[in-house]
Amino acid sequence: MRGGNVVDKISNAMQRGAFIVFEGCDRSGKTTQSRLLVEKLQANGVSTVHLNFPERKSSQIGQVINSYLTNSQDLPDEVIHLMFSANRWEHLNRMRKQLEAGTTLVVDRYSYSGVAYTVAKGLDLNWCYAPERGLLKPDAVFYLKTELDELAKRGSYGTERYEKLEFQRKVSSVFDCLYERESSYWHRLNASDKVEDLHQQIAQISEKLLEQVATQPLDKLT
Ligand code: NYM
Ligand code: MG
Repeated sequence: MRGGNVVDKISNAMQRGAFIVFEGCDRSGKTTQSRLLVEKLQANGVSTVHLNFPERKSSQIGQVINSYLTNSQDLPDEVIHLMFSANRWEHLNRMRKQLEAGTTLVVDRYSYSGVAYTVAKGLDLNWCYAPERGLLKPDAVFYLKTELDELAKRGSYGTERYEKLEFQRKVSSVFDCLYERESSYWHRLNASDKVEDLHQQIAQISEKLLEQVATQPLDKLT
């Protein structure tokens, strides 16, 4: 029917992509799982882009973050915290445009890593969260929850700042608090599950999500 076609055309034009985030401690499997999800969605014909924060290469802010993480530069905790946040702000417009154009974003770390790693140093949670307000809110967060003893079995950490078991323990407990607070759109998954099993769980949730959010407006962190 003619009228139906017009309505279909309008609603197709408004379909946006989903904003999906992976969070968790270092070595919890975020990079593996986010890449598997991207491959799966792309194989299904869904326009999908993989991003990760910090985005170290494409800006001066990213380069400073990289030199901080690799221990070639020291900065006060507050300063590096705000730089991690600024690194998200400098990618905001591009992310919004991609989502609005119908591209799904699968993002390895976001604002919650920003909060978790700085709160783990002893800074105030509300102070840490404040610069994130106004950034885009993810439609879903996959929180890969690790038992820290299990993580230790995966072999020794790398040499970057923060890659120490005692510090990761603190980070993990902040992620747990964030999960309690944000549980309406967070999915806590057991990072010790087999890679393929985890991937199936994540793919199933994501495929439903794509349909659900396609016609919903983008939201902001408040
Ligand atoms: N990290 C990451 C932060 O401290 N704050 C942030 O806002 C973000 C996005 O950077 N140990 C930390 C967590 C990691 C480190 O990330 C580098 P990756 O995903 O290991 O490259
Ligand atoms: Mg890491």
